[in-house]
Amino acid sequence: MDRFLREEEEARQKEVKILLLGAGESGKSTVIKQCKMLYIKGGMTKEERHASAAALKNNALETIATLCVQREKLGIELADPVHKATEASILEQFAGLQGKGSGLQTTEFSLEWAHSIFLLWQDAGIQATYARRDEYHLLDCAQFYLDECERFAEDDFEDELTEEDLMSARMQTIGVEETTWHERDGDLTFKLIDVAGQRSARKKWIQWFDDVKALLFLAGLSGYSQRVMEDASSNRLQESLDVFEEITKLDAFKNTPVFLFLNKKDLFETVLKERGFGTKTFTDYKGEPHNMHQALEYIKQLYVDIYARNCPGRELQTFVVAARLRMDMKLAFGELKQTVKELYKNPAKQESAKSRKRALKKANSLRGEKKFEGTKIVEHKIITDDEYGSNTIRAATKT
Ligand SMILES: Nc1nc2c(ncn2[C@@H]2O[C@H](COP(=O)(O)OP(=O)(O)O)[C@@H](O)[C@H]2O)c(=O)[nH]1
Ligand SMILES: [Mg+2]
Repeated sequence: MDRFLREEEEARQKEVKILLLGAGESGKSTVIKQCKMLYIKGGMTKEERHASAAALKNNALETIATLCVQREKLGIELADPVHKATEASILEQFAGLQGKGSGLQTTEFSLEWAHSIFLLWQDAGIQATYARRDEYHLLDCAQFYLDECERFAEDDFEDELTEEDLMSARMQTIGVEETTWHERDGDLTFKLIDVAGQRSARKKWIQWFDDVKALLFLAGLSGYSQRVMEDASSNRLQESLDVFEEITKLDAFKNTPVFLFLNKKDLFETVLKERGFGTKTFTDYKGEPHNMHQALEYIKQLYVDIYARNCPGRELQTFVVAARLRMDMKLAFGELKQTVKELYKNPAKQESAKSRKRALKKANSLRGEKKFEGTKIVEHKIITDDEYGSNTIRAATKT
């Protein structure tokens, strides 16, 4: 019995539980998907791929249906009245799907149907509605779903799923998903805990707080010009800051290393180009509206300030990433893993917060990097992945 308990204790010590937190749609599940592709043999399972293919069809339908509803609400006319009929059948199909929960059947997403959605998407009225997407809630990859929807309808779509398809499919996390893998280097088992991030789900987070070795907080950079799904009057950045405030206040994490992934840098760049920074919500921004580094620094500082207030004397490791890009996750999550390994590879000797901090500093100096220096961007890592050509911010910035 003694041996059994000892073995159990050893296994527990070798397990590194990393909790992913963040508001809804901040990218938690996308990070998990990437970790599966990066660290688990076989990557995503056949079932997960199947679910992603079905999700993409739902995502396309939900997006176009939202645009139809909002067009009407905003009082924008369709450029081509012929599209009126398409709108009506889209809304009818979408209404029929609500509450079913089982996802769209392949037969319901015919090529012809996808083509009408695609044509409607091109209508100047729908495009004008899309341009005003900061005024209502819309899925992050809306443009991708509609640009690509005809391909989703092809017979062999499920067998030909691309990297981008898998990362763009949006499935709301229900409950909790654990993803585990073992790494020989350091002899540690990583256990990632992915939770649902919507307001109602956050009340249940507390049951996952035990024995957490690192906290990974996901925050969307583009959120400053996006609305919250649960409440379209709320700004996503404000929502995320509120959640960060709540979490970092908790005693449960007072000695837990916290990593912040400022995510969706690709969307951030697009939105910043389109409409700049400086909104009604963030009036104290003094930088240039279209200056990416200034806007990024401003957003990062909002998180850093909260952290400094709630966890004085502790360091917040911040990474600027696009979770949908494999290379970004390889770099940022790789760094996170490395730090965690340095901290926990000899857990018995590192019980106190003080010694953890020492180890954290040591891990840093070992790699010759000044990572905890505050808010400046101190390093740019160049991503050489040409296959991710659509993304124009090529550097995974780390601070
Ligand atoms: N453009 C872009 N979309 C992203 C990125 N990361 C996540 N998303 C998308 O954001 C949506 C929500 O992501 P998800 O991981 O489900 O968020 P969660 O609710 O925090 O689990 C999905 O459609 C993702 O494809 C990113 O870096 N760039
Ligand atoms: Mg999720």
